[in-house]
Amino acid sequence: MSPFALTRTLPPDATAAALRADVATGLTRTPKVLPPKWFYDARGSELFDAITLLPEYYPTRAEREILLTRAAGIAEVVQPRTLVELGSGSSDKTRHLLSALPSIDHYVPVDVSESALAGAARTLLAEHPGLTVHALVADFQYGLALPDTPGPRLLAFLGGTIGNLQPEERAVFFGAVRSGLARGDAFLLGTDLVKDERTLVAAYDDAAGVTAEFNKNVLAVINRELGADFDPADFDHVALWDGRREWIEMRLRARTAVVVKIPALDLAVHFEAGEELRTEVSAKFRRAGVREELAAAGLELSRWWTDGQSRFALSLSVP
Ligand code: AVJ
Repeated sequence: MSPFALTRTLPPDATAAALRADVATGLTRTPKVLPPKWFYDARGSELFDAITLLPEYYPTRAEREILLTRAAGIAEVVQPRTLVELGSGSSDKTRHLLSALPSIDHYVPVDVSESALAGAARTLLAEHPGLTVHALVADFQYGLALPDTPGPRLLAFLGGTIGNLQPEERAVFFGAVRSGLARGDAFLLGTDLVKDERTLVAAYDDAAGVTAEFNKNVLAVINRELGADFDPADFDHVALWDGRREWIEMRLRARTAVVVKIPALDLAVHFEAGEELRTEVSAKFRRAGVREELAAAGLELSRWWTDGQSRFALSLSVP
């Protein structure tokens, strides 16, 4: 059997159709919104990688610190044969898990980007000759149809990307995770934590302006894919902390009144001067909230680890 297989549960044109639908609904409602998943074309992924290296953007380093120091602790709870990684991207953190958990001989990376999956699989296979990789091109927000690999399974969702989902979406997502797990399996979740507003806002509004460029990249995606004529210079990057809902919001604020044509949708979108388009929600968490949300889905919190500065947490829960 080949050590590499790739399954596409997402029809090739589903992504294009979803973008059209999200732009059509999100830019014709008040207030205007777009889901954050449209940041990540090749340029957006490159900009995100640059963000993870910024002095202000601590989550990636904090999570890596926890993974490096606690990976062995995971083995106290589960000795997985299969590692499933949702939103695996470049599979950067995967190598820490693979080296700390030698019981893993199957790796199932799940991502919407086929190019990211193929590239990551190639490097991991070279480093771990005994590994079987079954990559899945899928959008995990629409359910989890996992390949039939040997258990126990460790399902990992790292990076704090869970914060991109609204509370109701998280409940659905945790439910899908729970139904994909059997006794003996475990769920590893990365969550950014509530902290002082200055630290949070700086992480999403860095001095070098990389996050601003990342935010505006969604306009370039819409221009390219839907023939729109957004001028990124017409918009300012905004990052703000919503203390009630405990999440960061990124927005693009029109500097003047602008009209944007979107030929593929036969649409003209009007922005008033100062009008904002919300491009991302990034929720921050507390231990009690994570425990409750997991419990509501039938998952019991079994380990909770933070970095030395308590900025980020990794949790391990079991069905
Ligand atoms: C990849 C979703 C975890 O919310 O911190 C980084 C994306 N947005 N800077 C986050 C992001 C702005 C990131 N996640």
